Amino acid sequence: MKRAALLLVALLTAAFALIACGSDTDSSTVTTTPADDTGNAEAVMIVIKDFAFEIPDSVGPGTTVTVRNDDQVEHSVTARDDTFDVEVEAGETVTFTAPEESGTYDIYCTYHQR
Ligand SMILES: [Cu+2]
Repeated sequence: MKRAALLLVALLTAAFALIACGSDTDSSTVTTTPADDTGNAEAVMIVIKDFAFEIPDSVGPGTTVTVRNDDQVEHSVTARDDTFDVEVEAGETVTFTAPEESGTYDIYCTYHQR
C-alpha cells in the first residue's frame, strides 16, 4: 500500500518530504515543532504537483496549513483516520488546520489512491 504521512510531533527534525499521490513513491513523514515561542506562524504549505505531495519540513500542531494544487485535476489531502480531509480543485488553494494532537498522520489523495 502506498502511504504518506504527515507527522506532528514536538520536535524539530528537518526532512524534506516528497510523497506520491497515486504514483509509486513510498511513504514519507513530516515532523513538527510547536509554534509557541515567537507567535510568528510560518507559512506552512503543501503543494500538490505532478501527482505528488510536497510537504514542509515541519508542521506545528494546530497550524494553519495551506494546500496548493498545481495540477490540472482535483486532489485531496486526507488523513486515513479521517482527522482531516481537504479537497483541492485544480489550480486552487485551500487551507486547513493541522490536528492539535502530535503524532503521525498517514495521508493520501482520495482521488488517486491505490
Ligand atoms: Cu490526487
